[in-house]
Amino acid sequence: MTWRASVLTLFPDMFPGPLGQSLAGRALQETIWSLDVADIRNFGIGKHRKVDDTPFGGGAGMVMRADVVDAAVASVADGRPIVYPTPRGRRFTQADAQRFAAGNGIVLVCGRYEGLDQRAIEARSMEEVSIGDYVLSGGELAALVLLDSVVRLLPGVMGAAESAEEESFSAGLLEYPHFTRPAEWAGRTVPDVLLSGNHAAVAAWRQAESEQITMQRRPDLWAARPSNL
Ligand code: 6GU
Repeated sequence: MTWRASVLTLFPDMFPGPLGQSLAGRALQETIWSLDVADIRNFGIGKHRKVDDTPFGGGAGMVMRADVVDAAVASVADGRPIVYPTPRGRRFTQADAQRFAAGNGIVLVCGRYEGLDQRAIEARSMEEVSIGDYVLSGGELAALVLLDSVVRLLPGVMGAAESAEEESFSAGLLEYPHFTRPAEWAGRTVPDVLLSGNHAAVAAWRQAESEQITMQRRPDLWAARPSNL
C-alpha cells in the first residue's frame, strides 16, 4: 500500500523540491509513497480567490481564512492525521516520524502570513508541530523536512545499514564519529581501534564516543535517554 502525503499550500511549486531527489525521489518513483499537492488558492473566495484577511482585534499581518483552508482540507481528508507545521506546535520528534510512517499517510497544511484562523485548526483537530525554535516564512520548508524524516523510514526506502544506524538515534544517543580511507590525511590519523579488526573493541569504542558526545553536546538527550531512566 502506497503511503500518501497530501500537501495544501499557496506555493505548490515548492514540491516535491528536494524530495524528488536521492532516497525519497527514488521511493517516490517506485510508488513506495505518493505526493499530491493542492493549491489553496483554488479554494479562495470570489473573483480574486481571496485566501486571507486582516486579524480580528487588529494587528499586523494577515490570517488565512478558516472556510478556505477547510475546503482545501475537505478535498483530500480521508482519516489520515492532519498536520499543521507551525512554530507554535509541540516539537516534532523521531517518535512522530515513526508514528506517521506506521500509518497510511498524512495531510500537511502549510500556512503563510500570520498562520491559520484558530477555528480551522480546531475543527479538523490538526496536529500542530514545530521543527525547531526558529521562525520560517511558511510551513512549506517544515513540511519538506517532516516528510523527509518519515519517508526514509518507509519499508524499502533505506538499506539495512542505514536502518541499523537509525536505531541508534532512536535510542537517544548522538552518532559516533566516522572515518574512511586514507588512514592518514593531512597529518591526521584514524583511531587505532578502527583499524584493529577487533569488532567488539570497535563497538565498545563507538558506544563510548556516542555517550561522550551526547553528554557534551546534548545534556537534555543524555538526561532523558531510556537506559538512564
Ligand atoms: Cl513547523 N513552521 C514554520 N512556519 N516555522 C517554523 C516551524 C514550522 N518550525 C520552526 N519554525
